Amino acid sequence: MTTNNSHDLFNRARKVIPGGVNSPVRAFGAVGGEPVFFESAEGAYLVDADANRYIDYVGSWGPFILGHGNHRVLEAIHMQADRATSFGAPSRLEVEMAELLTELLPGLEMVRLVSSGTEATMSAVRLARGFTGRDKIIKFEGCYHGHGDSFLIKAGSGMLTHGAPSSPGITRGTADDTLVATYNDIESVRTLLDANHDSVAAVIIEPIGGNMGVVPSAPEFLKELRRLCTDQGVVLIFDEVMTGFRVALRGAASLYGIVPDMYTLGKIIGGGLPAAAYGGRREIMEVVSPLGSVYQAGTLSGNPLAVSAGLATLRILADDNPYPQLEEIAQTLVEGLCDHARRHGIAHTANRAGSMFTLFFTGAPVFDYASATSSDTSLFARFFHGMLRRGIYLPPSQYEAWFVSTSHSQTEITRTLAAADETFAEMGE
Ligand code: KE4
Repeated sequence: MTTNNSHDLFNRARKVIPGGVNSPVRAFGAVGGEPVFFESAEGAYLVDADANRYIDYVGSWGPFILGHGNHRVLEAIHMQADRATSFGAPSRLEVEMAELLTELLPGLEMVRLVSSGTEATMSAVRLARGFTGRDKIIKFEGCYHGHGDSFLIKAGSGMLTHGAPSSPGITRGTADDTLVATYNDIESVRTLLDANHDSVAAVIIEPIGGNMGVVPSAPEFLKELRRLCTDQGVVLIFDEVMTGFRVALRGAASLYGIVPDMYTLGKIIGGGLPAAAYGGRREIMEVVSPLGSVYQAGTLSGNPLAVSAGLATLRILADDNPYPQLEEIAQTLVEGLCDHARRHGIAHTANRAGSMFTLFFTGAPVFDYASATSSDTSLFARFFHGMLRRGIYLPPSQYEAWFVSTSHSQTEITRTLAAADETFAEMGE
């Protein structure tokens, strides 16, 4: 007997939760159809409400670099849960997490723990404004920094015009303080800095974009961005919520050999539970309340249960160094996908950074938002559903990253490539 629990749960959910989901991308809006509701997960696998099993390439959008239910992480969670789940007061775990983060990331001298990536980026921008006394920020088209008002801004009509809200509910004043540059285009940054001299507090960037699909920044671009920010007293914020501890133990910053003034972190540092952080140079962080005057707070900031999961995850990454293995398995998968797409005459481009990558359905190189959006999203939707039917769970949008974990072995890669071969054949018909 086939059950239809996901469908029934979705119908119930839609009555009491907007769109039936607690985060928009989960609703399958970009690929069509109804979202799958999940019940359990283990290693590289998810099990849905109808007992269907899938190989998981979402990994809860990044946290599960060690796969679902890593036994050492679970043990840390269980031990902490038996002791206490929250105090609303300082605890040893928060000190140990802050010490580990500042030890691992170049230039991270002080750090504040929060509960989501959005909180981290919102706080980092407020701090940069408080530290510099300036109001404006520069972000990049195609980069996502959470749903804070200052970030839900799209490029204005002309390069020099202010950003425009990309969501109702964002005030004109907020939009006026966010300038939007073009990723990998240093002249677009220079133009904005020249036109807003001495009023730009910060530049915030994903050093390796993950939210327009995976788009790495060009080394010379990032190096020049660093120089421009240094010369003009602009706080350079690396949003490593996704790339932190994903692309390398010491983040994308270590791959480029560039030290930002601030980092924002999340996902992996919570090990699947809600923990995130922002931090950077001591002189900047000392402006944060209660030491300084820039206010930021949180009931569950540094939550012991979430921090225990994050600490266990980071310690495994630091001790076991799984990055070469992750690199190899991800490279094998990407090469196999491209071989199959090529054989079936499907136009594609793949961008990969460590164990995160995106297969774009476009024949053009993808190096910024405009080239990423040249992808054929309806073709991606057909690919997504063909793979889903074959037990492979991909991010439900062309503009997201696939994530490989240490639980993905050659077995999962072989199965995924077989499913892709069949799906591409179907698409080519
Ligand atoms: P959260 O508030 O969702 O924890 O983090 C926001 C955020 C900040 N910075 C970067 C670079 C991010 O990738 C994110 C969140 N990433 C998305 C995935 N593209 C989360 C998935 C979702 O929105 O449901």
